Amino acid sequence: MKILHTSDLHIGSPLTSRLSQDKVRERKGELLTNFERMIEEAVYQRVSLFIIAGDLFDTSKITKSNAERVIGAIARCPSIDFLYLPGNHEKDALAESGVTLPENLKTFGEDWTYFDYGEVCVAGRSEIKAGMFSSLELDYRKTNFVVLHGALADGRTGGETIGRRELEGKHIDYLALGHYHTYSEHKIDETGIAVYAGTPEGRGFDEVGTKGFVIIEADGRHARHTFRPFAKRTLRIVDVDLEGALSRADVDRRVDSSLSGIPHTDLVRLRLCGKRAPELFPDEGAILSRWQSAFYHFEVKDESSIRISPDDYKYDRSLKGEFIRLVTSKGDLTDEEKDKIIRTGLAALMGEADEI
Ligand SMILES: [Mn+2]
Repeated sequence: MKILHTSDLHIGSPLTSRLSQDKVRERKGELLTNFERMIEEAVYQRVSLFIIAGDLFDTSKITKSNAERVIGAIARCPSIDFLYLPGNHEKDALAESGVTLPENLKTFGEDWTYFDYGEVCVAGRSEIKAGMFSSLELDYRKTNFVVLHGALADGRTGGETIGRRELEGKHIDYLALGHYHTYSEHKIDETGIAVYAGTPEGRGFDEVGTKGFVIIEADGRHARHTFRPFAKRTLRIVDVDLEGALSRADVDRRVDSSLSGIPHTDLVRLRLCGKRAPELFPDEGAILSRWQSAFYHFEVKDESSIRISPDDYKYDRSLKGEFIRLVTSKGDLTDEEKDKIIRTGLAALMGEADEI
């Protein structure tokens, strides 16, 4: 039996980012089509069960058109059972949307809800409560899936926390989790594993990296899983260290080699970092205009700071040397303030335009 595990799609998310209005609209649409594409992929892969471990929608207010699209896509695949766990973001929104729910959409209740598929059993509940694992009843002869939405941690179960220790020896073969937005897997005990599928499509630069879903092959004895990258676009933060760079041409070469090979469909934040020479002024505007048409979205953040060794300027009798000695000797300035003052001052001295 093939099972697909996904979570945290956050359909209807407002996507407050630096994208233009057009692109925000387009990305919102892509969150929805990601779900539809995933279902097509499930059909192609002959998946029998499609587990949604919470946060299918972003809020409890779902637009009618989003509810209809989601329900429509599910209803078109009667050969697949969709096992849906309402997450903390959406609660009962789908049930209350007024759209008729198809028979192949099965919802986990607040308390343990079991779906039996012969040698495979899927249990889940939308509410996380202290002591809840004592009432979980799983047959050790079956391959058992448990679906929950919360934070796997070392503490006790309650609130958002799923206590890792409480899962031991419960005959859970695969714990299908939602809540964290990046794929990860964790050992439960000798036979069990807990997996976060992560969000299948990153939304902002707090959701960078490869996103996708998980496919599990389950028979009566084993559950073998594979993570499948699936996002239409990947968000990436690319760091370029300016340490040792001597000129803007140097910086450009580093930027170019860091960005080469990144698909043009992706969203990229270039982060200039490290300690650079005080005389080096990276030109963010020039980098931006050189690269912005190469990606779906491109932005530059200069987080580099100046490496000042006062010794280098000890015998420098020029105005520049005098200026750097003066600023670095100021005990009442933080390093960040010194950095800013030196940057601005040197820019002025060297005839570079810089914003004050
Ligand atoms: Mn979420």
